[in-house]
Amino acid sequence: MKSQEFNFDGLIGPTHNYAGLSFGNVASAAHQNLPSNPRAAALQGLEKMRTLAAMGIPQAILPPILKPDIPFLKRLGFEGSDSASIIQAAFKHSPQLVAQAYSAANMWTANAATVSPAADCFDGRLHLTPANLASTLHRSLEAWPTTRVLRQIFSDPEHFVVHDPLDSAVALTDEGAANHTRLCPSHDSQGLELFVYGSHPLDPRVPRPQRFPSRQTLLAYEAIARHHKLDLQSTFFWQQNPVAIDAGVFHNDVISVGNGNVLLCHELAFLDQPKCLSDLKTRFEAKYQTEFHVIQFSNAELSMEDAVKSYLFNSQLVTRPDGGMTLICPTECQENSSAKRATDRILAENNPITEVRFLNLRQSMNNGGGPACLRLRVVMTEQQSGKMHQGVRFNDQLDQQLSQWVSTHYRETLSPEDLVDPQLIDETRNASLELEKILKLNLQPTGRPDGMKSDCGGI
Ligand code: SUG
Repeated sequence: MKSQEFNFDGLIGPTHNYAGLSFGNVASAAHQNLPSNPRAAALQGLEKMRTLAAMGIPQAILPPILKPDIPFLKRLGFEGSDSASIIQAAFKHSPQLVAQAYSAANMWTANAATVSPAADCFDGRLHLTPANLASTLHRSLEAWPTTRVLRQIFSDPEHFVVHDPLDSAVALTDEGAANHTRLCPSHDSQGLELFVYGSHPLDPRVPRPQRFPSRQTLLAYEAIARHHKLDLQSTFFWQQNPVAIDAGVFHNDVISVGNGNVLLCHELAFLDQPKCLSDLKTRFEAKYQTEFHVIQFSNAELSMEDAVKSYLFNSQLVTRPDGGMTLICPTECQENSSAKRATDRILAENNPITEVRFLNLRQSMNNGGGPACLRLRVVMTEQQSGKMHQGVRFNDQLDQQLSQWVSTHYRETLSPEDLVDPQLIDETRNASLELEKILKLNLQPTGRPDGMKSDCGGI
């Protein structure tokens, strides 16, 4: 059965702001407390979806989580007669805490879940494990609301399994697909799944970054591979180079991107990189009898600093319907001379990438989120894509509805002090209520995960 890869892009939420919440993410720190432009941000995101859809690439969306997260502030002991007074009480204590509750970070759906298509899983179902995002407070609040939305979209237990997120513990921190790549000659075949971790807290011999935290553990990915019923012969666990994490590579998708039979990476992306790459190439070519292309850039060609500034490796690498590949880069790659030279080299060399496009995603980039951060790749058979919730499929009609919705409900600018404005609470709630109707999804929070349906079978 013909399988296709869908990109589920995060619809950027009305509270998009710059609060400097992610230690180790240099763009987030650099823009802390600057005013943001939520409306422009959401329209830039929609423009990306429109561009990919026009290329004939299946596109869908994941909605923003309703903010502010009042139950979170209540769990921290803030009291009040209504949401506005709870926000006031928390803001008085710490504006940073209010920013945590207002974060729109679930826009970066590469962190929503790890996804294994049915062709890779022994039970022939598509498996998704929502990320616990336990490394950062604001992002950890996404895990259960995301689980709830994914369970509405992928609700048919015959085809889909949406697992519970892993336990929220230091040894199990998980950031979803941002550190996971699937390589295969065609989406119908069983793929090679590559999991990249930053640390192994239970084993002190494993090297760690010194300056910034690692956000993904080996233990977490091993557990996910078991839950997804993967063939361990086709699964790789590589360690991120701690040097990269310390240079601001907080997710592996900031330093490498793979698609089909191509892996694009910096020479300092992985520990023991030459051996890892040669094993992967050998395994790929033996399994599929197809050439595997590693496109690697040296530190002399593109310094780690320029890689992080330009987000070249956070480009989206997609296969077009004609079989060729396009690299969708942020415009920062056009502006950075080393990154621009790197894209010229990619086009000049003999490999499947025959087109490079540049998109303006500046609002998201300012918080460390490029093209690849904004999408979750979900490979589905034709039958499965017919079984998923259809309200989130991106088409001209949804595009028009969402563009109109953004223009109606989003502020042009948002500054740190605006987060204490009681009107913002009503504005975001009204936006969410209308979005529910557009997408035909339930987006209201349940607070604690306790009341949730447990796994749809599977484990
Ligand atoms: O988790 N930024 C996000 C960016 C996520 C990018 N995703 C991938 N690389 N896949 C993060 O660090 C910043 C929020 C703030 O500072 O307001 C933030 O959460």
